[in-house]
Amino acid sequence: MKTRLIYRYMAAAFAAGAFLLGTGADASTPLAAASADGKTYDFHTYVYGPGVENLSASDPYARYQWGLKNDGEFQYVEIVNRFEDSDPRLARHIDVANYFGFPAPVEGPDAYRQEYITAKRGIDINVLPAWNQYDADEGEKRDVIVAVIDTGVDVDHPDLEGSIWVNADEIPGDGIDNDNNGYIDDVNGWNFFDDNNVLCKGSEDDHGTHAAGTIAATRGKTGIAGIADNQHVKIMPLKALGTEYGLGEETAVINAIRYAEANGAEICNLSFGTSTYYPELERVMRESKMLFIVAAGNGDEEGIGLNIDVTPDYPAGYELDNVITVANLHFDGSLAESSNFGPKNVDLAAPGIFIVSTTADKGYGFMSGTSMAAPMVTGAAAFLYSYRTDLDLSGVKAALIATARKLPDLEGKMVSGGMLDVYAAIQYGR
Ligand SMILES: [Ca+2]
Ligand SMILES: [Ca+2]
Ligand SMILES: [Ca+2]
Repeated sequence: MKTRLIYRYMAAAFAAGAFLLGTGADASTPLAAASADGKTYDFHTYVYGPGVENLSASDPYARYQWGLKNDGEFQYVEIVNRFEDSDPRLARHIDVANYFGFPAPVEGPDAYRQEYITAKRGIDINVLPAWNQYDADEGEKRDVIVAVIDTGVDVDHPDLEGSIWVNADEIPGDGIDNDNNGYIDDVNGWNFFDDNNVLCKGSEDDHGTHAAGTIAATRGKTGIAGIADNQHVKIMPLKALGTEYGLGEETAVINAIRYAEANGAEICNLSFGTSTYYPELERVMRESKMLFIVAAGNGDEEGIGLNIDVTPDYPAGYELDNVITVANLHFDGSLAESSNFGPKNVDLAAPGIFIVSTTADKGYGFMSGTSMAAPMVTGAAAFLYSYRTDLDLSGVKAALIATARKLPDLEGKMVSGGMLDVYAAIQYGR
């Protein structure tokens, strides 16, 4: 039995019992599954419990975005059952209690203990001063297209209004490939998983929608705030993964990369991976002019982070100049226990624990994992590339790594030894 994880907001307005509850912390995502059509789905998303909790649509969700502004108000509580190996009856009792966020009235003292991780003020991507500088600067900004190769994206989400790439040369719904790019009615992107233009099928597309929101949800309007300015940064949704487990296969991923590049994307988020080495995928990525931001992965079957320099995971482990690999930072400034790392193949860390963002069917939810950390860097890369028109994409990569804020727990575990700092990045070289 797994322990249950509970996350709570520490502000006084939240009375006891108003915890945000997880639905379970089962970290096991199937590494591969065979489908009825004979494809082997070897790529999978990097996300783990507590799953998605939809919140009330009228809440100001930005206050939960600790990754963007950390006031030290969050606390993570893990209730560890001391008896789970010795007394299954008692363990079950505690587990039910954990689900509701209260200690169970179990017989005997100390049946459980709680472990806390408390947020540290300032452990965030430092985006507010960056926005202020950007907003005050009337200089020209570059238009940037960001491919999100993932599960699908809810392109009708109100918080993504104006954030989605539009294929201007394609006439919707006429059954004709007007722009002759090989895809019929690809108005906003393409679904390479099902080979059609349906970009959102429901909850199986929460993962991609979540990434899109972190990168470029509308700022200052409703729900959450995306990192990049959606007046200049547009998401190109390319669904290459599907099923409730977020699985996919190589061909869809490669075709999505080729589509992205052919249709103008310059930055590409890849929040998935596999332990299998695919030389063709590596070649396609190497030959691409895009900058890829890749999740480092969520560790082994026990949810313990791996050194991918030793135990590779791909595409995080491809040694390519146009890849930034991202680890998952907890809100106390530590590397998340489940996050992969690697002094050679991982570049920097970004917030990835209990990240609130958009989900399918116009929802919002918390998700955790390196899958959530990578879009933080992708949003920052797009913001930087749009703002700093003097930088090319290799300059964007150099800036993000060179200006990462060093943290003791990250030292020696990744190239930069630090976390994403957007404000520092936009001053790069000045
Ligand atoms: Ca077309
Ligand atoms: Ca058409
Ligand atoms: Ca918003």
